[in-house]
Amino acid sequence: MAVEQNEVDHDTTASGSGSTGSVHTGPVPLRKGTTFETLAVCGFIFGLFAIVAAIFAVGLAARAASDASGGGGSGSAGGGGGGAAVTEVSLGEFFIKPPDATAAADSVLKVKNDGTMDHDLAVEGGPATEMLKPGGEGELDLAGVAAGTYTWICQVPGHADAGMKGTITVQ
Ligand SMILES: [Cu+2]
Repeated sequence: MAVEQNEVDHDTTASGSGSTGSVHTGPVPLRKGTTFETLAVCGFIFGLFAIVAAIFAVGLAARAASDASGGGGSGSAGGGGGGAAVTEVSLGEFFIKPPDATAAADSVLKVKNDGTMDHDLAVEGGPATEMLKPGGEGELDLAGVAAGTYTWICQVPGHADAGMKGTITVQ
């Protein structure tokens, strides 16, 4: 009697809890688990893609910037610029303005030091102004300079590397 009752009770409770457990508690956590895992994996992959895309975008931007500056330099060197010829140049910390200028052959450029320290302007292998005090003016005489594109710099040590460097195209 007692054994039979125990068996019956055990069977009913076991089958009852087993069925409810397998139907309700079993699949639901599994589905939730897979859903969360899938979302997490998808999110992780999307995150990786976003990071990779961002890195590519930065790289492309950097390349575009370097290409633009490089192309501009080679373009002015090969084609001879094309901008209006300048007659005045401004110097300062630490710039030549305009940095890449075009000037008429045999012209004389007025060079002004708009900075707060001494500067000069020298065509590489060519003429140069005298050393100009702050607020001072000088002349860059291009007489005899053959047509072409030359580097020009401020000859004060360190100034060219600081930004006082460009190109002058004589045409
Ligand atoms: Cu200088």
